[in-house]
Amino acid sequence: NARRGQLFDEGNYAMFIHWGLYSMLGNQVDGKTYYGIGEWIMNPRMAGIPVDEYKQLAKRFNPVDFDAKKIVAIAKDAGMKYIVITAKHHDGFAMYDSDVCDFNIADATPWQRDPMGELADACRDAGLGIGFYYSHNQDWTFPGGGNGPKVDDQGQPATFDDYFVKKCLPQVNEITTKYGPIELVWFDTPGKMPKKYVQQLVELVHKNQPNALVSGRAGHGLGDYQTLGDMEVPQENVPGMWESVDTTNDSWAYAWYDENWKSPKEILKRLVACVGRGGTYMLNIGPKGDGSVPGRAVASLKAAGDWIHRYPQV
Ligand code: FUL
Repeated sequence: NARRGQLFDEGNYAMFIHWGLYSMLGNQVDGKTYYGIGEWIMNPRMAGIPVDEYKQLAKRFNPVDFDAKKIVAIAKDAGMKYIVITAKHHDGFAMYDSDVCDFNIADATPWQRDPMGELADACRDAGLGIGFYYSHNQDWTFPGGGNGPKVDDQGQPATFDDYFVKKCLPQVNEITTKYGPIELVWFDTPGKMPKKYVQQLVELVHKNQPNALVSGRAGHGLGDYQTLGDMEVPQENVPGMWESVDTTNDSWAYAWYDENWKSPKEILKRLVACVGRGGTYMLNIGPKGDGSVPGRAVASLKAAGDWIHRYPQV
């Protein structure tokens, strides 16, 4: 499919967004701060929050300051061409209205809205592309998911196949059919996921969204391009079609203490290092639990964007 690669040719600067239930904690649980990437907070490597307890957080998740149009304006001012946002991260919480599993933002929170839908509409209105991150292998709250519970609610053993059939595949079907044309599905951390599962997912995405790209981290080399390591900005040329993913500070998701913001100059250096070598640069922001975007990230993106917008023809 020829159109599929166009996104990277014409739109090689993108906004990545990590936003979910974990953003509400901002790396702090019961007054204790855990240092690391915020979206991993429930993992035993960090706070080790039990599944039932984590699920309860949804009742308090009320991101009243989320404004899709504002986020799209930030991306546009930054000179970015599309947005990829976490529709579901490793915690298994769907950030959209899912009929497949009620552990989702529309059904389990007082807010009851669908920010993926709102963002997809706002992107389209502004001429930006939209893509969804979906953690296909790891699901820490659904029985049978990668690194998740090994038994179901009745105490019966659950396998990866159970998770795949009951949640993963139908949810990937949802995110590729509910929101009109999308540019990309960003799978991540395939781990030891068997090839047959990855194959089914990639086929489904390409069937539902013939023009959409599948990220390099789908697994088994079945993605449409190469995704480099986290925050890896290459110092040498990289062959083929590729992307670098980076973040404005140190964590992907919002972390209250993380003020290690990249300056506009640093952002531009990293962007040019990628784009100049034929790659795509996707730079992340981590909105807070209330949905607002940290001001320092916005300021740096805007200043870098002012430089980019001086050369609109390039
Ligand atoms: C990683 C994930 O485990 C992180 O949480 C983050 O999403 C990053 C972009 O990819 O490998």
